[in-house]
Amino acid sequence: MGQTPTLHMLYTCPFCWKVRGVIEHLGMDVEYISVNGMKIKKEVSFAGDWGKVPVFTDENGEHFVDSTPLMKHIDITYNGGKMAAMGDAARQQKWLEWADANVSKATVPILYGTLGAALKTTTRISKLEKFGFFSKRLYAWAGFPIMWGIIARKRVKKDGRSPKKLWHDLLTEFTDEHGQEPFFGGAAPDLVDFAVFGYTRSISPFPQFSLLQDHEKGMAWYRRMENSLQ
Ligand SMILES: N[C@@H](CCC(=O)N[C@@H](CS)C(=O)NCC(=O)O)C(=O)O
Repeated sequence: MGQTPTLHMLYTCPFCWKVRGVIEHLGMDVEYISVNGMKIKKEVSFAGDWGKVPVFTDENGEHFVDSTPLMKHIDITYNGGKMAAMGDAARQQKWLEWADANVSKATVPILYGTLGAALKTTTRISKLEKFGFFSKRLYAWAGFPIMWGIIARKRVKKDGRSPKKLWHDLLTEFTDEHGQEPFFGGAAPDLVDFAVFGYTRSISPFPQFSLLQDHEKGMAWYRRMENSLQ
């Protein structure tokens, strides 16, 4: 049997939520370990020089990194590869890449796109994540909102759409691809569903999530995803 598998994560990391959704869907027994967001490299140095979360450690103590390959690994190892085998493999791969290229980039603008949003987000993060006493205050009040605000505003300007419109367009593009089915994967969710769900779910602890909630088709799918978790 070996040890209980672990997932080193940050509560607010969208990539971690992709993997976590698959784990919860399969009802796996995994221990979640929150790292200190100011010391990620150090806290996951046991896994080599990758230096990022999520890191999955299996029952044999072997480490796996990078959220999309990690979701695939979990599906193959603990689910007989059922999700990878759903539908057309080329379509699945294309949309996994679509999610990682587009939906991943929509999280920063909505969380940090205005100074007010950036401050709300960083204050909330400082409450959610594990920090040292000083780094918590530093994180919430020093450079971070400003730094992220600058990055986010640049992205918003380049895209030309408001962060809300960007999310609505992505959710429309994604749910249109479902056709008459409840999920991208068909009758049941597949890895693409969990990739998009992870990015979307990472916004859910923040007040800005309300901006997504009037996307009717997107939210109906999101609730179905929540209901597919164990
Ligand atoms: N491509 C990676 C990205 C992971 C990633 O960027 N994680 C962030 C947290 S959201 C991180 O650990 N950053 C630490 C760093 O880059 O130093 C994945 O999909 O897992």
